Amino acid sequence: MVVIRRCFLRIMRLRNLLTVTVMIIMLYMLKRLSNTQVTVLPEASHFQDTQIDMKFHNHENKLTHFVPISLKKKDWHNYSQIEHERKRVGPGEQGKPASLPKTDGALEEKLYSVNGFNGALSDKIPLNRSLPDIRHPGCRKKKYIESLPTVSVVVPFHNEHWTTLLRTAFSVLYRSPEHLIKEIFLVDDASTKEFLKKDLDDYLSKHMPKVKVVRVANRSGLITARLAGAKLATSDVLVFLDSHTEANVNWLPPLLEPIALDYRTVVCPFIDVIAYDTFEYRAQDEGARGAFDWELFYKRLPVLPKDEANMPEPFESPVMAGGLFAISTAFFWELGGYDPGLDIWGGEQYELSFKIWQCGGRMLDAPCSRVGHIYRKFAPFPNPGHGDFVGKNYRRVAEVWMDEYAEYLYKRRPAYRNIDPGDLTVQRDLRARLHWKI
Ligand SMILES: [Mn+2]
Repeated sequence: MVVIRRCFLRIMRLRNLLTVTVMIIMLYMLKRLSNTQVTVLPEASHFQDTQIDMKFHNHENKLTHFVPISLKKKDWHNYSQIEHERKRVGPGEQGKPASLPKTDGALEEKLYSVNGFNGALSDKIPLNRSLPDIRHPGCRKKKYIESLPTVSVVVPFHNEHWTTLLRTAFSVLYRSPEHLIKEIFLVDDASTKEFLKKDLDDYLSKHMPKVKVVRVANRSGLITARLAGAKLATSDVLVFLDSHTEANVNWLPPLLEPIALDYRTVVCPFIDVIAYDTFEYRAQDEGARGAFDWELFYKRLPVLPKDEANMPEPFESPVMAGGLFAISTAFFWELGGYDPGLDIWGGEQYELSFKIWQCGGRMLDAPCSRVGHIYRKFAPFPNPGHGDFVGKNYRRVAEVWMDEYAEYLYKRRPAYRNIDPGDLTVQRDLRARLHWKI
């Protein structure tokens, strides 16, 4: 009897043990399942913004992003072109300083005053002028993966000078692997110069069929113009450029590889200086981290020692200068593009930078990608906005993304406290939805 009882008790203990084990396993599986849901949440499938164009959705209603089919590295340099460029001589060739004869003085004066740079000299320099290779010597040996995404280049402009605008598009086509550039959109923000209308359309369709002009009906500023181009883009990656720039040797693969490897990485090229008077091409420095002061003036800080030691590898930068960068099309729309409530220009570089870092992305500067930019001597166009539109933009960015740090801005700019930032509901919802869970 005792034996039977003992046996029964043992079986009961075993059953209890089994029940507890099964319960633990079930609890573990439940937790795994709920964890999976948490990691899925930041994916694009949950974002149903009407502003996201349907062409960026696949059959599962997700934003698609480029995934490389091969990680094999290759040398992307176009050596025959590099050789050809090295032999070129003439005004502005090799990025050397140029000048006009004294007899052209009147024309020079006229085109200086409407552009803020020497437009008459630009007209004497070939569209395909050669540029000096001023990259870090390590860039010459660098290889990038052979499977890279396609690119739509977006170039907003207002009353840009003819040859500087065309040289921007031409240098992109000339110094990029042909199959990677799908289209270039020149977004005309209601220019009034006559040659930027039918003449421009005719010239491009005849000589550069990949380049299209998109026209914004009323003067709306840089942010709206960039969004208008981005909405039409059909490629994996958006590259935004200014309208008086020149892409330098092998500039594209260093911008694209980090995006191909992680689509939430945004990459900026080094921005070189094209002198407004002589069109000389030179470096502004050998790299810096983007930053800002508490009045939101853009600043450049020295590269961190660990990144300096790692040159010419890409390094992290807190904020972008704003005009020149590459971003995955899927990530750009996941982030809602730019806040459409930002007016004309100002603050958009901070808005996008804060969004990138706070929503699971990161930002890199790529030393081996260099693009020259004409820094004007003076701004030749009146601002299209009314009142303190920059202040209003800053207020929007601070209210949505800066939390308690907004106080530092308001302390230095007390007037901002009284500016109405407009409706922030959509932007705040976006932040709540996208905010990266750490
Ligand atoms: Mn510019």
